[in-house]
Amino acid sequence: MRYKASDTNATNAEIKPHFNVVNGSDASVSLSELTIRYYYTLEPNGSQSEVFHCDYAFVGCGKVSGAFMTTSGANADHYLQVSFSGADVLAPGQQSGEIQARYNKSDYASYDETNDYSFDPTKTSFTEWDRVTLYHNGTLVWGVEP
Ligand SMILES: [Ca+2]
Ligand SMILES: [Ca+2]
Repeated sequence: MRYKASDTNATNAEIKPHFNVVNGSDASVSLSELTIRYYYTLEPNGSQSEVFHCDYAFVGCGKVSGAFMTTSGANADHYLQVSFSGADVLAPGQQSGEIQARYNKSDYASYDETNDYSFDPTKTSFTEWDRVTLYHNGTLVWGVEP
């Protein structure tokens, strides 16, 4: 699981994690069986309703969905869950290509990303990152949960 912080400003109104899934197993995997979690804390200011955008995906943004879930853990009370539809299959060693996610509060109130588990503004190019987790049919296959 590779991650890139496309927006390194930790106190503005947008969070822009980019992802690239690499199939490190020795079996082919359907993209629709995979989900990604990006963990953060949601600040109490402004709207608590959030909006997901896919700015670009190699597989096509029409196959990429984002949902906001609650959780608990160090520096995490929510996560963005990215899931996929369609028939794309990742062969062993194959990458999904870039998935450019972005989200904001519905009223564009600011976030504080300095306390977000998955945020790392030093990763400005795609880098393996174990604080973004990946699941295959719901089973953790990459990363460390908060
Ligand atoms: Ca930001
Ligand atoms: Ca936060």
